[in-house]
Amino acid sequence: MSKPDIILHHYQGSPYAEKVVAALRVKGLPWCSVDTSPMLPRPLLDPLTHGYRRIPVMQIGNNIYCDTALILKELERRYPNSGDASELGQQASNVGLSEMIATWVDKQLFANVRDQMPWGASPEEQKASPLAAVFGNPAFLADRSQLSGGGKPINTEAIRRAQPLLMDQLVSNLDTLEKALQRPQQMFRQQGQQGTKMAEGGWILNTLAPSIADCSVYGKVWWLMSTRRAPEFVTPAAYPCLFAWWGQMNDYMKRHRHLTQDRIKISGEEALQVARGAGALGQEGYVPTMEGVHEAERRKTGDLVTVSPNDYGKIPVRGRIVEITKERICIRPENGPSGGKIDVLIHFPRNGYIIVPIGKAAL
Ligand SMILES: N[C@@H](CCC(=O)N[C@@H](CS)C(=O)NCC(=O)O)C(=O)O
Repeated sequence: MSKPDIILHHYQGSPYAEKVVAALRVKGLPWCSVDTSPMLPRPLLDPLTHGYRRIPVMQIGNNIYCDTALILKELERRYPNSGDASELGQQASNVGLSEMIATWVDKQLFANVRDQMPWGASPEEQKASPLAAVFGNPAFLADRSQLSGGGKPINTEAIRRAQPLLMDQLVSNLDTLEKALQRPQQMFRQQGQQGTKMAEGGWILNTLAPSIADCSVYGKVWWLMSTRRAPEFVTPAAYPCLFAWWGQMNDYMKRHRHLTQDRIKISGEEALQVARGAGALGQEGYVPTMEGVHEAERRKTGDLVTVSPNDYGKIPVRGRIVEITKERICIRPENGPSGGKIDVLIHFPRNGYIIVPIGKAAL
C-alpha cells in the first residue's frame, strides 16, 4: 500500500508541530512523520530546506512548506473536504479572523509558555525530568541562543528570576482565551439544554468544526498541559471554558482522525527519496495557487531573491521566484547546503518573511 503524500518533519515536544498534527487530525488526513532532532544539525532535512531551520516543515513530493501559517492553508487548499471531517471551520467562519487569532497565539501565547520553561535547569533538576534535561542541556541552550539572538547566550538566570512575574502575562492571556471561549461554549451548552445540540460545537469562532484558530490554540495549550509548568494556575476552576474546549478538541480529533491509520513513521532518507522521485518541477510535483498576483515592480517570477523569517532563525534561503502572491511566495533554490542535488520548490507565507531581491538595493 502506498504511503500518505503528506510528510511532516518534526520532533516530539514542538508546539508548532502539534498545531499541524491537530489540523491533520481535524481533517482526518493520514500522514507520514519524520523524526528530526530538536536542534541543529539536521543533515537529512537540509537538502530540502536549504537553510530554513525551523520546525515543523511539511513536504509533499518535492514541495516544501515552511511555517505552520502556510502549512495549514496549504492543507486546506489541497484537501478542502476530506474523509468524514469537515473543513477547518472555514465555511462558517471568518477566515481572516481565524488567521489573526492564530498570529496572536503563535507570537504571544507561545512566548508566554516558552518563558515558563525550565531554562538552564541544574544537573539535579535534569535528572528528575526529561523536560529539564532538554532545557538544561548546554548544546540545546547554545542552539537556541543562535536561533534567537545570533549566538548571544540566553541569560537563563535572568529568565528564571523573572518567571514569577512573567507568569502574570501567561495567566492574563489565558484569561483572554477564556473570555473568547465563553460565548461559543455557552451557545453549545444552550443547544444541549434545548435538545438541539449538534454533535460538535463550542469552537472559538463558533464554527462547525475546529478552525485554524482552534488548532493554533491547541498547539500552545498542549505544550502548557503536557509540560505542566503552571499547574497551580492552569486549573479547570480558573478556566472552565478553556478546559471544556480542551476536552472537546481532544475528543474531536480522536473521532475524526483517519479511520485506518494516523501517522506512519518514515526515515529522513525515505523522505529524501520521495523528493527525488517526485517528478519534474512545474509538472505533477507543483500545485500552483490560483490567485497568482505578480508584483510588477520589484519581485516577479524568475527574480533571484532571499527569503528569511523576520523574527528569529533568520537564515536566508536563496532562490528564484516561481510564484508570488499576497499570501505566499514559492522559490526554487539554486545552491544550498545540498549543492542543489534535489530539485525542490520551497514555499513560505508572505506574512512574517522578508524577501530581498539579489542584485538590487535591499528593502
Ligand atoms: N513561525 C514558525 C515558528 C516555528 C518555530 O518557532 N518552531 C520552533 C520549534 S517549536 C523551532 O523551530 N525551534 C528551533 C528549531 O527547532 O530548530 C511556524 O509557525 O512554523
